[in-house]
Amino acid sequence: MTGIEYDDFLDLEYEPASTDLVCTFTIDPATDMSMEAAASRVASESSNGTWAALHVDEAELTDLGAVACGIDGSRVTVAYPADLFETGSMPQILSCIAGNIMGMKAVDSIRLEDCTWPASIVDGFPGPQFGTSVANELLDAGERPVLATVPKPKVGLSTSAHVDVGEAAWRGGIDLLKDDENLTDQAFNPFEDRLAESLAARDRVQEDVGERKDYLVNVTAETNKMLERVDLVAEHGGGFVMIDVITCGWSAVQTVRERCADHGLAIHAHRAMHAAFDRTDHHGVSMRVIAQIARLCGVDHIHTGTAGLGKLENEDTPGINAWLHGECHGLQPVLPVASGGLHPGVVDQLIDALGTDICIQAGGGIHGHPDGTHAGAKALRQATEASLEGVSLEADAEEHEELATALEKWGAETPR
Ligand code: RUB
Ligand code: MG
Repeated sequence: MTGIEYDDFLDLEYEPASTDLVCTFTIDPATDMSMEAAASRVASESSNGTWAALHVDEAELTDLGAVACGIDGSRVTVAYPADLFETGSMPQILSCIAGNIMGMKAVDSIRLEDCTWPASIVDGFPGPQFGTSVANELLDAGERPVLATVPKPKVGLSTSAHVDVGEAAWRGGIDLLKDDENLTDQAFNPFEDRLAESLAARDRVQEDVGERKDYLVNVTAETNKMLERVDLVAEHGGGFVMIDVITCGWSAVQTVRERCADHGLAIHAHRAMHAAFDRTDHHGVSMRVIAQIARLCGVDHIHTGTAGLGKLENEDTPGINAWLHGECHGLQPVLPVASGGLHPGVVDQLIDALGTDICIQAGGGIHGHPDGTHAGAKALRQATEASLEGVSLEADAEEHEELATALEKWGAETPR
């Protein structure tokens, strides 16, 4: 018999193996606990230990203990053996690394900051089908950012009013029309009518302007309902679906990813509710980790914030985007989406901060243009093209009245 004490989970000499899942946490230990003791409890509780010492027959035990192997101030590194995890199950991984430890009294607070994913875990997931290549495989964005808009008001527009907003935006130079997160299948704007009419409008616009356009229809619902909606998108000739990945859950995202692969549809991931657990810097799960999970599960786009230029709080957008673009055991890169309070007057700063391999999405910053949606879309496209050519927005506005009007209204201010 052996006793498993939580001290057994601390080894500051341990070098993580390349097969380990390595997680970094910010920890504030409970008042009566040392950092070492709290770090051990985190490794213990999230792998094969518990609050009490256990008495287990060694012959019956597979050694799956995680190791708290680094402490640097409040930063704690924990290495998890890959055999702890079920292949291809994101819920199971999160139940370990973001489970009981988030609520246990051994820590006053704990935040999962970052993960280094080994090949053995990544290989169990599909990753994105298209990723950043949507810009030119499914659209005609060339070297510029993909441009998207979400009709406002976000709910309440009838189907035909919604489609009119989309059509005006596409004709003004936007690539993607996106449903807002609160719009799914309500009586004022039913899903299938909106889907059919929006895609018919998309086809008309494409024909007229000679650029590919598409529609990010919000399929978010109970999983079986989502699958029906994904099938409908394919039947109607759409190229993308939008899913609110946190509210519907990772197992549903994994299921939808499989069905989207059957149809060759790309996935735009919205992230409503992320701020419920990533907004504070000392507790929860970081947006960086959420973005990593989304990439493994196979979304093609994900919202990662605006580098502080929009209306919502963000953590490190450039760092998250660099991870989404970087190498991860052969997974396709993900196209990061900047959204929430953007308007033409901040596009140059946004591209300076985040580069061009992004999607820029504006709602109020297009439809709130004094001359309406079509002019607002033109202003966003003008600002984007000027920024790529290295022309200042003010200089470009001398040639383009839509951009001039947007700059008069909003300047380069960051809204709230
Ligand atoms: C944008 C909007 C989106 C945000 C969410 O509207 O409604 O839901 O994208 O933000 P507007 P994030 O452009 O009028 O602010 O991208 O941070 O997830
Ligand atoms: Mg929204």
